[in-house]
Amino acid sequence: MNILDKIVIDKRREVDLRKSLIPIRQLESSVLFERNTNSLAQNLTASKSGIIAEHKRRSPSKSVINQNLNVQDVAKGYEDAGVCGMSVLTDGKYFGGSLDDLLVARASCNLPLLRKEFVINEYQIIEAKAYGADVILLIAAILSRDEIKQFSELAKSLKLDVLLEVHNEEELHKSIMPSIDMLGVNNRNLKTFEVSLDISKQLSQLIPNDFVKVSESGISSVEAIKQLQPYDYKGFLIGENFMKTNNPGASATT
Ligand code: IGP
Repeated sequence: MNILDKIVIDKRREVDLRKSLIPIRQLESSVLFERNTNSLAQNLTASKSGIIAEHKRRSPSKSVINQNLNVQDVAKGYEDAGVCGMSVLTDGKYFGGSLDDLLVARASCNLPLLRKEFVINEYQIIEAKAYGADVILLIAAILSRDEIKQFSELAKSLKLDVLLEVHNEEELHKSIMPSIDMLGVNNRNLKTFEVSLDISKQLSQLIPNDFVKVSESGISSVEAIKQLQPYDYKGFLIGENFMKTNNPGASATT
């Protein structure tokens, strides 16, 4: 079994438990705030650098990245750096994140926030909204076309934007639909952890122009961004490279 299969099995168990603790009705009633900031896609289109900066304590591929920071400082630092949006990992078991991290980030900055999670159930989308996210991630490698449609349409009905993540041509073809706002190409294979920016270069021409394109993972330099910009990428999702320093915001300054 590969690591992604393991994560999904654990996630199904976790979501069942969460659902039994906080029924969906109760969660829906805490979806209080309508926010009125620019969308992530707008910010990316208007920006020169297009950085989406991630809060990531650890990962299955790198183990510990940084456990010594607090989310509030990281969120403020990223906002001061002028990034386009912030991604917050909420998976606990593999990434050391939590929904509380999302809530703290929401309270600490006005950036568009992406809930970075392995979404396999509608419940997690309502959670994303309740905890202050503006954007959800859907990972094509773990979802059927019908699920992508159902989940992205639910997100749109909650006024959440959708970043759909693909890693190969087949996932891309399966996922193209109008309820997707942004298309992310993950340079990291989530099953093997292999990373190559060539994945972004190869898939870019297959992505229709009406989607904002985001290149994700393994981006560690301005040169990498410069290499990818001619392929029409407007967004660059960066985690480890910022989080491994003791001042991620300073590293993200554009
Ligand atoms: C960030 P990096 O290599 O800069 O730390 O990568 C982000 O792309 C990565 O965390 C990520 C991810 C995911 C994590 C992309 N897609 C899906 C968990 C689940």
